Amino acid sequence: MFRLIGSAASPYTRKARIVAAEKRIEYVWDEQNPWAADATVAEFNPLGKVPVLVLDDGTAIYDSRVICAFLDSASPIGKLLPADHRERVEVRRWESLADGVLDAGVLARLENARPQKERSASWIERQMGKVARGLDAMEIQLGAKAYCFGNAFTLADVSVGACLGWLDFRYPHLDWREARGELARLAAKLFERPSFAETVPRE
Ligand SMILES: N[C@@H](CCC(=O)N[C@@H](CS)C(=O)NCC(=O)O)C(=O)O
Repeated sequence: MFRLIGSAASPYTRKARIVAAEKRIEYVWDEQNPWAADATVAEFNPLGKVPVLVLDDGTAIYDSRVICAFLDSASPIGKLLPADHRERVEVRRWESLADGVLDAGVLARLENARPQKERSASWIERQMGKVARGLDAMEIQLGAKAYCFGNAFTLADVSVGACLGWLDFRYPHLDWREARGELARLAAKLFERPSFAETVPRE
């Protein structure tokens, strides 16, 4: 059986957990806080980041994009990446956009956690600008569609849902739903899926 090293607060870990749930792939859940002194994740990923998926032969794979693609190809159930090359690239681009919004949100949060006198307001503003522009792009690209890509649930929706769920968790006052009605509609639908409901972010 696979072993997933991850944290319940991590949106990247959540992507892997949602994909595993959608694909009915079981794994041993090794919950670790990558920032904790006793974390062992760096033994599996030199970058010291979660998630890491340890395969049955001991091979460790990371990051979330590699893990999600691997899990999707590991089982024919509930395909999340289209077979067609162009379509697959489009879904992966959505994933990059959602992950990029997360990356910026994480950087701003880490900066905010620094002592006041070491904090850079312009750096936080730069990162939060990426968050706002990324969300605006998602809103426009989603439009009135049922899902991010095509008419079916794909890895694009996994990524966007994990991103929006994390913003609710870490930036509860951001009010990203205001003026982004299409994304709000999608999020409400995604958050009802068992794979999302069972992995709501927590400390
Ligand atoms: N691009 C990576 C990002 C992973 C990541 O940044 N994980 C965070 C937790 S949300 C982490 O482990 N941070 C610990 C560190 O940066 O040392 C992915 O998609 O898996």
